[in-house]
Amino acid sequence: AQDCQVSNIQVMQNFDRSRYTGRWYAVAKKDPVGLFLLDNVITQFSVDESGKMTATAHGRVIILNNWEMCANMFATFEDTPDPAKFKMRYWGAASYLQSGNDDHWVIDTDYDNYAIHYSCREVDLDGTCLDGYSFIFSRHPTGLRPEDQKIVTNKKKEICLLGKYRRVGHTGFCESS
Ligand code: AZE
Repeated sequence: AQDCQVSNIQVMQNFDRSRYTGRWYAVAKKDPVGLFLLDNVITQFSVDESGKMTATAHGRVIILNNWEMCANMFATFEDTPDPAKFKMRYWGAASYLQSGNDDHWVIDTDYDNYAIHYSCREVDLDGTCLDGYSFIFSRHPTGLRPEDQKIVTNKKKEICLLGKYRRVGHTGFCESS
């Protein structure tokens, strides 16, 4: 039962940020409008002494006049009343990279294998998402385990993004940074 209303999207119950820490490999993504991370996306979540969640991420981007590079990104997360919904303030190591303030929702995760992230940047007048992005993350650089693929497919359906994802390749392009 999905009506594609952003306000009705179910997120992870009792999200535990400490179990979410560590490295995640993006295996698939749904792009927003405009510039975005292309591939080789790896992110690292941490929880600091005060319990606040932070993250770093890198990925290949092409900016300006076809300049290919690795975007090294940083993020801090503001808590909301829902433990799985955050406001993410993010910026790049270099000023010409992107910065902004996006919603950051954890839709589902088993902490040890897969995670489904969702961010709607712009809600349409009818309550559906007009512009947003989503990442499927895996703890394994090789991708999702077959048993997790079914869960992920079902969740993609629930968030009305089934068929909207592209595979995220890992070639080691950003490995040195
Ligand atoms: C995310 C994981 C948590 C940390 C961050 C993430 C998002 C990063 C971007 C970066 C865009 C960069 C561009 C540069 C030219 C969700 C992957 C920071 C959206 C487009």
